[in-house]
Amino acid sequence: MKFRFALAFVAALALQAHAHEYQAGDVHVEHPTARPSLPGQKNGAAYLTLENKGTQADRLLSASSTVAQSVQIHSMKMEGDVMKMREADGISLAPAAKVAMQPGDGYHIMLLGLKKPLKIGDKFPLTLIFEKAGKLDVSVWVEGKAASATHAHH
Ligand SMILES: [Cu+2]
Repeated sequence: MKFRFALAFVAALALQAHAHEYQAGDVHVEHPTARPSLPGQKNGAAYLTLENKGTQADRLLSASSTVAQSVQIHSMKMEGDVMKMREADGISLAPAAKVAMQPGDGYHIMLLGLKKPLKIGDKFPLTLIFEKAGKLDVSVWVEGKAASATHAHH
């Protein structure tokens, strides 16, 4: 138990050391990342944390990137015992709302038709469009383990 706690603590520190963040209007964007792609893998996914620090609701409307043919906002949900993924009509951000995207649950930014493989250490541009905060260009860092089979259901 102690050992596991120590590991989690070290992982949290490592994550902080590598964090990068952005601000557009009242919307704060933290640490956009993507997993490296496996050989032959056509699609990828990016994850980031959105936080509305203002007093008015905002909404992530869409995202785009030169790294993929098209980019969609997806949400994942368990339906019975099957994980289903579908295109989301944006992500609403109520005042003080925080949306932390992570592999295997909730929202992610789907990169459809990768133009080149994503390798650890790569950085690629992602443009986010918010209803009120407007346009925000962020850099997505490719890190971590290769995307697992949980995201192969396309
Ligand atoms: Cu997806």
